[in-house]
Amino acid sequence: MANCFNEEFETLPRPALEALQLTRLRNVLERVYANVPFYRTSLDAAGVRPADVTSLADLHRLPFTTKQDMRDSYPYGLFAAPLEEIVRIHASSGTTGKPTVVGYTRKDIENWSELMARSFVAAGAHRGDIIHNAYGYGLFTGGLGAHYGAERLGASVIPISGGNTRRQLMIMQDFGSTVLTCTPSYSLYMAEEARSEGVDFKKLKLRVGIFGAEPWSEAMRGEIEEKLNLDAIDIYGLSEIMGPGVAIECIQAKHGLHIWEDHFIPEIIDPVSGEPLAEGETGELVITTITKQGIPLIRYRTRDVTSLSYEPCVCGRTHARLARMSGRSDDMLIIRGVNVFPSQIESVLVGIEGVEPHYLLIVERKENLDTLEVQVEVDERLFSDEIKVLQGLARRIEKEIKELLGVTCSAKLVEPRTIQRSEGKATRVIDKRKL
Ligand code: DLL
Repeated sequence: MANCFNEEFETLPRPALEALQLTRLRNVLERVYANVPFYRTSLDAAGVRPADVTSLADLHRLPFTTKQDMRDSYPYGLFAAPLEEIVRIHASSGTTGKPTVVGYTRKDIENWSELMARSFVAAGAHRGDIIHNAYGYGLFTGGLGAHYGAERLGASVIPISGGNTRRQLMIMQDFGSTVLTCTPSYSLYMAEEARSEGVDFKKLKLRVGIFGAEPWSEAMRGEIEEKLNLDAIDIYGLSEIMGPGVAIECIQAKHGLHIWEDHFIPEIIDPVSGEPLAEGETGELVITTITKQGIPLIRYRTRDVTSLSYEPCVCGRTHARLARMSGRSDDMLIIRGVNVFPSQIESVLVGIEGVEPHYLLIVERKENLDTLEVQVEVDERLFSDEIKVLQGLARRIEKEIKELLGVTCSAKLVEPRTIQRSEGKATRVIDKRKL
């Protein structure tokens, strides 16, 4: 039987889970219809009243909510609770314009803490663990989200936040951190600093790393597990829906991320037509929140690309699993008509000996043709090697990317540590076509 934080809810048989979802869905629809003018208008326009929803299949009749809708109602227009009941406000940065703002009632914070505590347990953490929380604290949901979950679990949390990597390493060593939470790219940066500081991860007590907030690949998992000497677990979430802990892999299977279905209803749609896709088909993830009070969202289009599986899992949890995110539908690069996710290129790079997982993709348009340059660091030993060896490596990268993705690129090998590191989400793409 699964080692769960809330066994009753995490292992609910599907008929009971679906009955609960329907009740909660109807409640949340009543709530938004009564309190949020945007939803009253959009539901009226779709010709659906909350009482018309009598089965989960009726979900498809409801209109989508988009990031643009959130922007249009900046900052508080989609809140379904009065500000007097909102105890926390977070926001996601957004590359352009205003941030997306979310508000939590006390009950929302309680639920989020429980779902993060469930996530920690699914990842193999427990009371007595020392959780080194290097997600950023602030408007970003990563730091405080993981923090409250760790406390709810009853573990000891170190609220170190991101940055000052040398101090992070010292504290990990001295405090005996057993669980690391940060972005996957930052974990690799830590490994790099550790090498130059003479810190050996094999001598640290770290057992599990819980990594998310940006896309990463299965190949990257292998690299992190080897360099940091721990089990690397994928965690997913987004501030609009809650923050970290919407879905997580279980350590037993490390195969797909359980989405907490007693709080969220997931769907996969075709990003172009908006039509629902079947189990196993890849498309855009759409989530309806069914317990949130502060800012419930109906059929929110996440733009994240994945698929859903209802296959039973060895861990005993009954909640559906999302495949590892392959990227965002709006980050997908279209290069000479070919769809390319940065994570696909990453998986090629990580598979090649001598190449470091630090890379940058530069897309340009020259004489009406798209060009892709893949800048990637090579390891120190190789960099001092003969030019012929380096050229051979560059040609190999170009060939493997061509074979896997069908796009022509030019590979540029750069010196170790020249690509900018990030303590939070890494920048992987510079698309000069949009400038
Ligand atoms: O990144 C919440 C979070 C914090 C998740 C810590 C996991 C750990 P936002 O800043 O709103 O929230 O960004 C959400 O990040 O729509 C995805 O595109 C991406 N993302 C998050 N987790 C993953 C993941 C937080 N495991 C956006 N794999 C989401 C791939 C991820 N992409």
